[in-house]
Amino acid sequence: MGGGPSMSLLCYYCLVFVAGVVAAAGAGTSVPPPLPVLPIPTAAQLAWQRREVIMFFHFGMNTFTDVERGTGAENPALFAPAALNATQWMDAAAAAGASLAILVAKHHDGFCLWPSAYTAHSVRASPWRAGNGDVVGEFTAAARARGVDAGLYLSPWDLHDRHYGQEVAYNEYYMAQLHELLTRYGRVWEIWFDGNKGTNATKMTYHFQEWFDTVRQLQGSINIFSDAGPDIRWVGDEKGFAGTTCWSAVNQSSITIGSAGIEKYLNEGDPRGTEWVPPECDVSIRPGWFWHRNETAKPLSQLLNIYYNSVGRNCVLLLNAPPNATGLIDGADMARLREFGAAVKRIFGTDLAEGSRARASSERGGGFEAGKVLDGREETYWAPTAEDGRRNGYWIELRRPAGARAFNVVRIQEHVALGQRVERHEVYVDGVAVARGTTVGHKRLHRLACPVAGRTVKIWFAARRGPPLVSAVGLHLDPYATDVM
Ligand code: FUL
Repeated sequence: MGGGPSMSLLCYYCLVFVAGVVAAAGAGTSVPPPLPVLPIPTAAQLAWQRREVIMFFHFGMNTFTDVERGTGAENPALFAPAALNATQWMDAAAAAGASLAILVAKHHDGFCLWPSAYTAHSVRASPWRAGNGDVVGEFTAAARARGVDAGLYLSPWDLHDRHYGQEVAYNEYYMAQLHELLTRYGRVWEIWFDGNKGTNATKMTYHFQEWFDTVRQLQGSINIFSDAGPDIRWVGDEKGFAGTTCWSAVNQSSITIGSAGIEKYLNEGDPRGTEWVPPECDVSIRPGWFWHRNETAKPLSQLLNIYYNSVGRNCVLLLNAPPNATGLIDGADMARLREFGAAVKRIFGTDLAEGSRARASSERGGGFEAGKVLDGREETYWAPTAEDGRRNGYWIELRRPAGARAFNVVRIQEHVALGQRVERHEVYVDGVAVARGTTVGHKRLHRLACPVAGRTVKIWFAARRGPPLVSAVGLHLDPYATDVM
């Protein structure tokens, strides 16, 4: 038949066309993200981690008696701030770059900064605002107005309340106060359960689990802090330093809240930890937590050192600035916080890796290319293939444009939403080792001995828990470095 050959040709073209469509459809599907390596953070923990800096305000009876730890026998008449202005406190938080501020609502001396219905030892018995004041109310209102999120600290150890030492009565008292704090003031983003009490303190069993469950019932997406979490753990010191190795995970069953000897475990975390409980570094800008006339703020160089050793080691920095007896942050402290916030912006506001070309030991596929470490987005990341790196580790290399400026800080960030993986890493500039470390986590910052202007920056990773997922590699110039090194 005369039409034979042309028919078969047509069929052939049809087949090619169909195959092409199928192939095109295949090319249009996405490579799925790799499986998480457990444990992983909750959405609230992840959002908390990305805050990086949180403000802490210690203010209360101690501010007026000029001590760090009261006795519980103080006269409420002493509480008399002449010009308390919580809006100015929020200026301080914003200046330091904090998006969350935590107020000590009751410290160990038991004096309550809100008019609690369950005790007479509160602002209600003070001359401030003629006994009608509510510091927690003013604090949370000012935070809301300023777009800063609010958190609260309620000391379990209470030197004033007569029920302290009676297990049921005191736990009921404490729980009633938690109810007040978590139902009267709108959303609360973090609550602090301080495990500290004096060595000679009355014996007292706290019903932590009841407290935690109640907190969750009242504020569904709050983060609960204590030595052992459940959401955020103490870092184990009050210097503001995390361990150079710092895992976000721990085994909660290995931690007894308030007990001695847990500091190193808290400082470093546990690569075999089964719960995600990242650490928070609490430290004051002054020697004390409370304001004292004769104390002054730490110099900028020290604050930056704290930043590198907390935020730069997979932690959140909880920086305390104490309002004074007038009810304001001292002018000099405010200036120091401004300096600190501006310095962090100045160092990290410019990324000298910009314009680099990235390549890596392998790429998982479309959407997980090496270049994702340069796009400035937390949600995207470089992922190597599952087979890569088992023997010799993984690497990523940035080739910087000609004439790129010198840097002295290297920033590496893991996409911890899918678990923390990196256990060792090394940084090379033009083939020369300039930094090495163990864990990375949300953010690892390396300060180099001096600025370098190399063309290639290569980072090698070892990660047995699963291939490293790297969301960012940044290069920065810290002009303050000579002050600290
Ligand atoms: C400690 C307390 O004893 C200090 O006074 C301060 O509140 C600090 C944040 O926690 O355990």
